[in-house]
Amino acid sequence: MSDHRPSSPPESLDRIQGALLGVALADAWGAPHEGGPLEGLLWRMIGTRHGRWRWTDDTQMTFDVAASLAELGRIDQDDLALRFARSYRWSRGYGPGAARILKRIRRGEHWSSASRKVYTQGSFGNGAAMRAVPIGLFFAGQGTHTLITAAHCAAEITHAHPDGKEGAALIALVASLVFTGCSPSDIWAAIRAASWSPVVTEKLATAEQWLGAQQPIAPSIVARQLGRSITAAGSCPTAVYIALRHLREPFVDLLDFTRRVGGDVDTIGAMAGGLWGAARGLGALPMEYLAKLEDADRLVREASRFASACSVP
Ligand code: AR6
Ligand code: MG
Repeated sequence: MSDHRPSSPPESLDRIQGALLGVALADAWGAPHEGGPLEGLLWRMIGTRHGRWRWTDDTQMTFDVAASLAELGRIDQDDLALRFARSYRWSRGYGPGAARILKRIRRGEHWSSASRKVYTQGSFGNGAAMRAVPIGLFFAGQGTHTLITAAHCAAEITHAHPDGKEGAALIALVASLVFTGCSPSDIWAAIRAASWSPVVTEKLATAEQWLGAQQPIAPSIVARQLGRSITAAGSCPTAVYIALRHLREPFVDLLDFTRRVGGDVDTIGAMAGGLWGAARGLGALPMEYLAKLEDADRLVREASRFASACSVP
């Protein structure tokens, strides 16, 4: 499928690299700020690799999704499940449910049964949303229905719960909209046109109202009203708000705001950072931070490979 499509022109390449590196940078930057004292202590011990900021499961899974799409040109659930399972390392800070599912898949169990054994209804964590940015880039311009179906399929492997899938669809949709340069009013019109759960609908309406009125809402209010947890419903609207609020601001302001919101800082940051990067591109990311990111050169190369499989919307 991807064989017959033109590869990305330079500007799209920059945005695709920006999106994927935006995920990685915000993830690695945010990891030491996440969790309680125990997590903080652990991250002080293992939080750097060869002197560089270590990224976590958010980045690993995002690049797994991108590699699978680049190779196969579509969402292939079996391929994704095997990639996720092969890449799994406890030291990347995977969610407890996701870790158990991936270890089961690695032992040979099919993803469809493994994911339901851990939580009967599937996980409602934000672990499928945090890897959904490449889905938005790949399916941009192919219509909301196709994009949301793809996001749901990719989520289902580890996050079969409707909330887990919904978070992935929201992040993928917004990624496609900012990547294609939609105006804020077009972004909100497209978000409103899709169907979301009552809780997420209400949070998105709050975010739209705050942004429309250009109200400088304090991080503590964002945390209280939109959420800052590891659940999809309690973090994805927050990430969308943070990204859209900072689209014209420097990336470091987005990072600082995310830290002040608190909670699941690396994953909310990864989602917001990926959306920001899809709009602004690799060239707008802070070079001095990229220089400190683990494996940055390899990640840029992998993002280029992914970009050459994406169509130009
Ligand atoms: N029933 C009860 N609790 C649940 C359910 C459910 N159906 N689903 C989720 N939880 P998990 P993730 C709770 O483990 O979404 C990492 O740092 C349960 O407490 O699927 O992949 C990532 O980077 C479960 O442990 O993880 C993210 O920041 C938790 O939600 C974050 O963790 C998370 O679900 C979540 O990653
Ligand atoms: Mg995380």
